[in-house]
Amino acid sequence: MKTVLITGFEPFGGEPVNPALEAIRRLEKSTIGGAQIVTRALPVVKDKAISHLVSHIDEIRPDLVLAVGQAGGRPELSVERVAINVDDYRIKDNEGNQPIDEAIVAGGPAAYWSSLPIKAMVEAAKQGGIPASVSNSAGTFVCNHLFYGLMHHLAKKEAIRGGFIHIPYLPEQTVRNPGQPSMALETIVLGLELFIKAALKYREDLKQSAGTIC
Ligand code: PCA
Repeated sequence: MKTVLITGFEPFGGEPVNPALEAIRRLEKSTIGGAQIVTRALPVVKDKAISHLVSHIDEIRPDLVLAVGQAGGRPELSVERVAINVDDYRIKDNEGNQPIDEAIVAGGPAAYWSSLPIKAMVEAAKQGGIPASVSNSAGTFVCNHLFYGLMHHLAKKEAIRGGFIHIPYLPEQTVRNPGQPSMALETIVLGLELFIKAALKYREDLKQSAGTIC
């Protein structure tokens, strides 16, 4: 049986919840697409997020790793295409770090691609009635940091595929963030299940445009 490690970040930026953590809690110990799901929470802290994830990968030895984070302001689930080698934090992380224009891995490549079938995943969510899109930027905060660290680690382990998913606020978070889009937890969880099934099913991605013009 295959194993999927799915991680979610702890709350940050003054929010009492992180939808990523709430969503992965609903998936713990389930079986999706014939694979065993294992979940882990990660700290929103530079370097620690990566080192915790790497030790979870070494312990669990998954076939697939999906890291999930909150993207407040985005209206749909987004499957990230690329991680870039820079930390440029607009706010402090949960331990007060605020690097500006620092490399995540000194001397590392400028970027790593997700090794997930990102378009097949987006298509599967949309077919299931869940709004989803490919995103070309995971930002420059701890989510991009973790995504880069994950792909840097997996670059030496070709058998394990991985990538990053951003999800919107939960409806209750818009009380503190008025006017921002949100998505019900049940919808997010269903979308993640469809993503996992598609990621297990497709080794080659679909050849269809999900590009943007500026
Ligand atoms: N979102 C932040 C970090 C943790 C999270 O859930 C981000 O997008 O960088």
